[in-house]
Amino acid sequence: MELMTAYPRHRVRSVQMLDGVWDFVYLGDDADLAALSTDALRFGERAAVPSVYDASPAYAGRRGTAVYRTFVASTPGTRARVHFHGLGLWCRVLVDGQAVAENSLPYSGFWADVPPAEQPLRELLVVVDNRFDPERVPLFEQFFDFYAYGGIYRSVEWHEVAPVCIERARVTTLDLSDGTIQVDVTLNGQDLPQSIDITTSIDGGESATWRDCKVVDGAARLQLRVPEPTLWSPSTPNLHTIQVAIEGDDIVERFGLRTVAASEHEILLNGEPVKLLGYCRHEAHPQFGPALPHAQLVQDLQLLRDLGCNFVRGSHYPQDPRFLDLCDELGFLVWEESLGWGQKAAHFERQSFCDAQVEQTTLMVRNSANHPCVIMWGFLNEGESNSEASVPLYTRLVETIRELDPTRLVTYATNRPFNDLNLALVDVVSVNCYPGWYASHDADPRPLGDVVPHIHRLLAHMAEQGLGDKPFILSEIGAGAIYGWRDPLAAHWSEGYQADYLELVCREAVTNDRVNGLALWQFCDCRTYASPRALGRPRAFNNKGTLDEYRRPKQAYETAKQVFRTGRRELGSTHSPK
Ligand code: ADA
Repeated sequence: MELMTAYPRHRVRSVQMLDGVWDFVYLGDDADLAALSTDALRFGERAAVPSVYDASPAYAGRRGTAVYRTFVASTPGTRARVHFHGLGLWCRVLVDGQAVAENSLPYSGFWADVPPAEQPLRELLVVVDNRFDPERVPLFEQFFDFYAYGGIYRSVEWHEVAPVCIERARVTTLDLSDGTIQVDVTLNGQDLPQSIDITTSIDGGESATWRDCKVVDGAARLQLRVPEPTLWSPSTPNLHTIQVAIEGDDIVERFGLRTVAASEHEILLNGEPVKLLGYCRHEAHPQFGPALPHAQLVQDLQLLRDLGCNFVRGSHYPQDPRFLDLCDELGFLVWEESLGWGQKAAHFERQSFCDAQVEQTTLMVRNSANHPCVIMWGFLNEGESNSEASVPLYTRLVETIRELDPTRLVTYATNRPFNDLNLALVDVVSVNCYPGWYASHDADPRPLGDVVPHIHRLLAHMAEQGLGDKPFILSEIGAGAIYGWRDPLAAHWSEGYQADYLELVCREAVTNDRVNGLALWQFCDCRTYASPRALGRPRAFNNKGTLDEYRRPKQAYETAKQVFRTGRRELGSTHSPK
């Protein structure tokens, strides 16, 4: 049985995919969550799962509490685990009236453990709340420049599991040349054994049994060889699978054999320099918010491939695992980051905020570790990284990531490059900047002359600071354009200004050896808040997409495509997606 929409999958374990249509009730904008009773709710409506209620016509823009309900046929006396692939902003999960989990980490994949019961039909309720509350939901606040939706963003699965089951089997490439891998099998359950028998099968081939594997800190470690190893790269995105089984349970993980490293001035993939060319992308659509249909994920990657890109920065939160699966299959390189946007010193001084950051970052690394497409971890987009108060949290996050995963690069996007205090900590220096867009030349309708000199200033500054040997990524740069606005002056907000702007930026990124990566801001327009920045965000959208929110290309689409594609040919890179 392999019904799941994303890896890992299971063949032995019984898994029910709960996506579909559930009962639904909206409780209003002022429910008291502490006193909330779910006993006598009247579910008068239906809602799709996944979906967000505040993008739907009935509850557009509302901030409040909603309850989703479904019933699950379950084997009496068997424990279960509900796998949520991501929701927001906050939820409480109840099974048969008992609260089994709460979660306040928007976009994170997490599990709710369900004790066994005798009844064969179990009621699953998910209370979701999308009100801003920095105490309850420390990671998402209203000042962010993208919309905070309420609902079940991604798939939900019901797993029936043995008392001791497998949480994950994490695969690490040890030797590319002979396909040696390390597999860390993490177990889940009340009483974990001291040792365990494990059976493995790679690519559906012959099984091998490993007797009495020592369980240390809840995990057993194996070292084995992929019988017919093939390298993963953007141009040859070969994938392998491993089924790992213990008594009464199994997991099928998919992985790729590849290495990533940062050497002087370069990002190395499988030992060869690679230039990252692509976009920052929000998981967003006007009708679905972040609950994107699978078809949209595929279409977005078709467009990115057509544009000649090999790189996506998953801005600004842990990614949909279905999207990462597709990136694995198609050969895109991904920067994944935990949720953050412009947090200030006061945030870094709050313990609950820091702990939530670390918790979400930890979950992200654990959840995505087997995706070969993910080559870089990030966090705290545009945090106040020039404040002394930032240093302990930035240090803690870098250390946490390195301890969990020493095989990938660590970075974060700074918009304070000239006085940032944390850049020495990371493998890759990544800078967000908008020269020529947020410009201060009152009289110049087209301050394009600001763009390239600014990039050169950034590079010179990094060299002066002794950071010149680290790879350098332009992690955001761009200009806004309103779809359809063609202006004879080609001034700000016109498709023409954006096209000219992106042409300069793309050329610079392609031709300048010191620029190792470019993630243009942004792939498509996305909804944000009007009130605090009404003049800068016409339509209450961030309009810097090369495509609009319905993925209709603006003029810059052809421009960027032309430069990326020619550039890639000139670079002679084999690192283009398949
Ligand atoms: C920042 C931020 C983006 C977006 C962008 C903009 O760099 O990281 O999320 O808000 O600015 O459009 O100004």
